[in-house]
Amino acid sequence: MGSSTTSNESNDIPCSYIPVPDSPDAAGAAVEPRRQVKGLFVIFCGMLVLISLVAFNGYYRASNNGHEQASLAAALTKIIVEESGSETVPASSRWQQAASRGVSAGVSEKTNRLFSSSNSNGEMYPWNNSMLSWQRTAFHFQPEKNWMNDPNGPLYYKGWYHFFYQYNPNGAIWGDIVWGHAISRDLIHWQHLPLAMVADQWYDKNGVWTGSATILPNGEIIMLYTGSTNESVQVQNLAYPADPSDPLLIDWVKYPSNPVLFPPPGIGATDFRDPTTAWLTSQGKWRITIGSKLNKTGIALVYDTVDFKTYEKIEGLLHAVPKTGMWECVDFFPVSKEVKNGLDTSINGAGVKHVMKVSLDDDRHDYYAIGTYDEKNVKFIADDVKNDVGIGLRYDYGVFYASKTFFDDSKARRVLWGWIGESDAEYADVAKGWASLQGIPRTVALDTKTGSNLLQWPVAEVESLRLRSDEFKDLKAKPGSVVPIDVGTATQLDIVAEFEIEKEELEKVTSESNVDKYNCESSGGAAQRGALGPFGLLVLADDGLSEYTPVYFYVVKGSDGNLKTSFCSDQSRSSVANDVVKKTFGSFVPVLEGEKFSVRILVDHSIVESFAQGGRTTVTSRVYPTRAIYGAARLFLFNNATDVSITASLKVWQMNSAFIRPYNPDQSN
Ligand code: DQQ
Repeated sequence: MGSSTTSNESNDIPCSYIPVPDSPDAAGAAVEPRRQVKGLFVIFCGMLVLISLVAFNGYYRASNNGHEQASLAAALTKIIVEESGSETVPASSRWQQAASRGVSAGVSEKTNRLFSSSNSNGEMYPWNNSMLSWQRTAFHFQPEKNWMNDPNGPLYYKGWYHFFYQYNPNGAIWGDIVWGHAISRDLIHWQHLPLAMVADQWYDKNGVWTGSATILPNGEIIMLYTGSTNESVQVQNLAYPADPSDPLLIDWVKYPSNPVLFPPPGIGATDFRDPTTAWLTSQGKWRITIGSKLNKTGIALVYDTVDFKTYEKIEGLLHAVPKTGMWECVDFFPVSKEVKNGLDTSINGAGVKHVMKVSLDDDRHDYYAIGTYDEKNVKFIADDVKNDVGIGLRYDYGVFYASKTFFDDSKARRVLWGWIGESDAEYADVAKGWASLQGIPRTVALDTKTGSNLLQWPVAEVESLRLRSDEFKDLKAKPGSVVPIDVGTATQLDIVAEFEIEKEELEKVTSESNVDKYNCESSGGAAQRGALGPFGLLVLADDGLSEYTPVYFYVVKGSDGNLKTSFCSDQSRSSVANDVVKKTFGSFVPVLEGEKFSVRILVDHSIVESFAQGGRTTVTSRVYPTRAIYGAARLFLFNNATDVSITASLKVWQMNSAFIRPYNPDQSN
């Protein structure tokens, strides 16, 4: 063993068993004491990292053991950062894509694989522990470690909000899925409970997948969920609390005669999943819908039941939309045409519209349509066929998937949960030891002013985390300017802002030809200048603006003089790292007569959740800065329009961290 290898290195570094040459002959170079040997050692390690990466990839293909992957990738990251002693990416750290696991298991690939050659040249950024630790959020729901995906069976019971979620107890990538469980008094502070359901039966051996809760009028809780069987067939199963008098609902019983539903004739064995909350029919039966597909047409199958044990398949489909592919996590619920209150899932009638939401497995976005539920013919009819489910409106134009609502009767509101995946590389998630967040729960209601979209807004309880605030009134930003907003550290913020375009300047702007063509995703992001935009805020920026994430409006004036507004979030300069997704997200947002441009932004480390015009359009981003972190994160106002000045007024709160911790009966309130 080479004398320059310290015992510490031998223990910590996987490649230390390779002898480091300690003589000129052995090394093939002149000896220069410890420094050079260390240099050679680093080269050796570099080569071994490359070999390890290839081996890792092979291993990865062969194994689903997330825990082992975690230790290996964490070790690789450690070597690259600590031993190279450099912030540059070593040539040896070429990134290789691991094999898909979701697809073979019967769902799409759930882990992030969105890298494209345009935003990643296949190299690993040398993330260090401090950067990776910063990414963990302070007031968004996360398990203590490992992988999480869809929200499952949210409900309110005996004074507690219950949140179940798709969880991999063995690692930070999708696989080995069971149900995690947490409880809260206020949807913000959470206590982790033991796993609610694990894969211990033939009918869920390959995963306890997504499901929904129904609370019957007598208070009984019914949980329906998809099991992936020992042969990877998707079946529906029934579960219920072992002790309904336990407000924490710790123990769950699986119905002994599960499964209660198999894929019907004509439906693929892996195309039948995610039962909804049930609603009552006028005949007093319970009705559910389950997502599927027929060739490329996304469909919603319907079943009636009286006892949740036996089911009658209803002829026809609740809804179908060609070319939308597999429908996952269908959600179906009423919204009031008159009041902002949420409605129980079984409500129907004249004062009600219905919302159908589907999660498109093909593009991993959540789409909704507003329409009418024709109970007699068991049909959902979208108000606007051009905006039908899967081809029109989305809940969120950023990262947001597999969402689910529940009716919170304690506050007469409908609450939406959505899974926010990662946009960094899988190896970084493995090094962090966790992946995914849940968005801040949002209230959902019909936008009675437009009648054609929903309004989503963070639940009021998040405001209990607001600490000190700074207010800025009538800040002017000239064309092409960036204005610092001094709020101190800007990593945990709740920002409310309004913008106005200078009236006289606006009147002088002639109509533009691209009124319907501006597209957040493809029109050049915040760097692309137009007469009336973009303008907005730069969040998670450093002082030198080497990293920043613009959240902005882009306004275009049509030949009729009307303005058309897009609301976008541009990740292209969010990080100097090359191995994170840096797309621009967004869509059109209705700005009605007399309204200012308004936005609310929740910044919580690696998540930026933005709500425009009271929640008509929302955009959630995951960002992974390397410099604009901790005390270096700042906030700026910007106006990149060429022809108009804007006036902005903002209120910015520093946000406290939520208590999200293991359950402790002594501290439970
Ligand atoms: N996630 C579950 C499935 C669902 C998918 C598996 C959506 O039940 O279709 O983890 O992300």
